[in-house]
Amino acid sequence: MSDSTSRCGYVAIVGRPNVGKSTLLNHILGQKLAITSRKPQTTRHTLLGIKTEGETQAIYVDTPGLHKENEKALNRFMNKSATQALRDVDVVLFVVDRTRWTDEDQMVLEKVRYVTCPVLLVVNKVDRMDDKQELLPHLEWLAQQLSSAEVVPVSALQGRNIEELEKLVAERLPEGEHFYPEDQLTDRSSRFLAAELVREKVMRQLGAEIPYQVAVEIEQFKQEGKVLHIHALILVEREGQKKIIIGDGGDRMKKIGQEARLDMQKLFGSKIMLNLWVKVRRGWSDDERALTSLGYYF
Ligand code: GDP
Ligand code: K
Ligand code: MG
Repeated sequence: MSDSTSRCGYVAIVGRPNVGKSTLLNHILGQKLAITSRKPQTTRHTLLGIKTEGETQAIYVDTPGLHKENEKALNRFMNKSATQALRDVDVVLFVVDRTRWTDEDQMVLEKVRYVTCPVLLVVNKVDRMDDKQELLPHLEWLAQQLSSAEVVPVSALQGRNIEELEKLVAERLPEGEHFYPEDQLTDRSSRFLAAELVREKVMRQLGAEIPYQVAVEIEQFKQEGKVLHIHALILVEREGQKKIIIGDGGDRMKKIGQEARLDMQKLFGSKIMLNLWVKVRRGWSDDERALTSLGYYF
């Protein structure tokens, strides 16, 4: 450690869906905490990932991607949580994908432009660079828009330049006592993380439409001796979706269960007994009360 001053602060990770925000957080933590997939809107909730190293505690805030809003309450909820995360933080990581700039990136830029804390422009997916000259066409222009922003090219997937990024973050954190004990990894409960892991497998298993209409509720979470017993309910909007999730002769459900169980085993360091059910609950994603009961706190 070069610095013996205690530092602590919040670091918002923002960007449009699919630029790799959650992958970046997992890499920084060295733990799969946040769920990721190729599909936009995988991340629905803000999630804290706490990294304490020596005198420095960085509290990362993973956010749902800011995206074009549709009518649904769930979408309004996601944009609101992403916007709120920009308030009262000490550093902002504005994550972009070096291969693509879209209207939704522009939307994020319009918000990030006005933050008063330091911004790091994280250009992700540099492993996909075919021609080094072509590092995101908008990059130079973008850096000018954010006058104080430093540009940091990384690969969240391969872990390239992440230590450098963490160093730049640490230098920008305010001096102060740590807010969390040094072994605490997140603000979320194990139940929440378990539900998210099941939802990730559903997101990854299914085609384009259905994943956005799926929620997961943990009905039981109980340690008995060396075994953690988890009962999870997968909620869908329609009968047809239930059939698809279950799959031929229960094939898909079995796969979802096996993959979720392996991730849970790693995360909780315990043997897992996982039981899954699918149930139709119509309209949950556009019903603020249903959303609240599922842990989406407006
Ligand atoms: P988020 O929506 O911004 O949280 O994005 P995710 O972390 O869920 O990642 C979206 C997709 O991009 C996933 O399929 C990731 O595996 C992929 N991805 C993330 N980071 C990188 C990277 O550095 N390189 C490449 N090639 N893919 C990445
Ligand atoms: K995603
Ligand atoms: Mg995410």
